[in-house]
Amino acid sequence: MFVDSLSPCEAESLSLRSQHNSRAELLHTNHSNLIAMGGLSMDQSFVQAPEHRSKVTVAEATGVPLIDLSPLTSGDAAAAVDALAAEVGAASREWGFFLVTGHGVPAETVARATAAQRAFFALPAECKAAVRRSEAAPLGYYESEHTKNVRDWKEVFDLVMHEPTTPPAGGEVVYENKWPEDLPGFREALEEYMEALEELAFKLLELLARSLNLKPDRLHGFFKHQPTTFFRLNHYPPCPSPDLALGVGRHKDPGALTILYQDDVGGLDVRRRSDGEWVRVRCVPDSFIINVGDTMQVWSNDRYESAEHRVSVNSARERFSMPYFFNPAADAVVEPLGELVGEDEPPRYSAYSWGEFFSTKLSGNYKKLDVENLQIEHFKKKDLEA
Ligand SMILES: O=C(O)CCC(=O)C(=O)O
Repeated sequence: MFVDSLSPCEAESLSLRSQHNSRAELLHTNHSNLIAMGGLSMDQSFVQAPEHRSKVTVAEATGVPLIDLSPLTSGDAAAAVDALAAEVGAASREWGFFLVTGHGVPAETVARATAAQRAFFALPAECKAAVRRSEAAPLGYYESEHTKNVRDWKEVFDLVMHEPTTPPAGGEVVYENKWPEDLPGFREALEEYMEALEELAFKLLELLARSLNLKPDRLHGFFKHQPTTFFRLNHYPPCPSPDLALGVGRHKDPGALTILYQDDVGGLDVRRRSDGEWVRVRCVPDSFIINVGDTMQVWSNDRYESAEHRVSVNSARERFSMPYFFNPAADAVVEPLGELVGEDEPPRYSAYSWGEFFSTKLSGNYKKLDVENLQIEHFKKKDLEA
């Protein structure tokens, strides 16, 4: 399938590049290059279909709003918080994405986490393999994730803040963090970061609830008991074929919201709602990028839309990012909120179990599946589809 999607020139260029890679492996002349590439070596499994590849230049997403959250911490009047909620609501409607500054996460906490991230991915391959995740134990290191059935040019490390006592959808899966040996301070740095991000996530949840004219804590109950929130470290090594591969293929996030920290390299592209073009989210120092996920889209009965996004890679610089996926509890039932539906506004989705939905989505990350991955569109009420 992927060979068919390459033009003869692209196939030849890819074949030359992979011959070059394997010769380099054999001769050990390019050893440091391979380490810099996280052990990844370009082959057909990474090749995107032509219509999904990144262009050489992607325009900047100038319209994605930058929102200063400091009124939340500076004890400003309720009116200032309402104004903030309105900004968050407009961004969630128009883009599904926004950037925040004045978020209250200490710069030192972020610096410790990013240093831990770089130290981890710089470890020899065998140390990373010692904490490799599997379908039965899905937390830890992984370098072979697939998005929409194509392999991503990246390596990741996944962990959770609250280790669940039972897996999201029952069964034998073990959700336990794996901590690398001989990496002093790694665990502490990431635990400190996750704690700060949880606090920020609840502040954002409250702003989103206010923006929908709901009680500020209306959504909090969905995160009680066994939250399935997880945190990921991403490393995108320089890629010899950025014209063919993506760091993460196009996708939407299934949870409530995602809080992403990225370095200054850039590569996160969002599909602009107004014209369907891919545009690049800018790098703003000390900011986080927020996007609303599918769950928020369903709760809001399509007032907010979870935007498709992807990661472009480049051949010159490695890139690091850290997404925090704020997800409901395993036992949460997701459906349009009662306050947001009525006779004139019928619910657009049937209710579904978050735990089952999430587990099914996770299994698609491990291998190429023969079937389409589960999407919220599968729960969209047929008579309301356009
Ligand atoms: O690295 C990024 O900029 C985004 C990562 C992402 O979308 C993901 O890990 O799902």
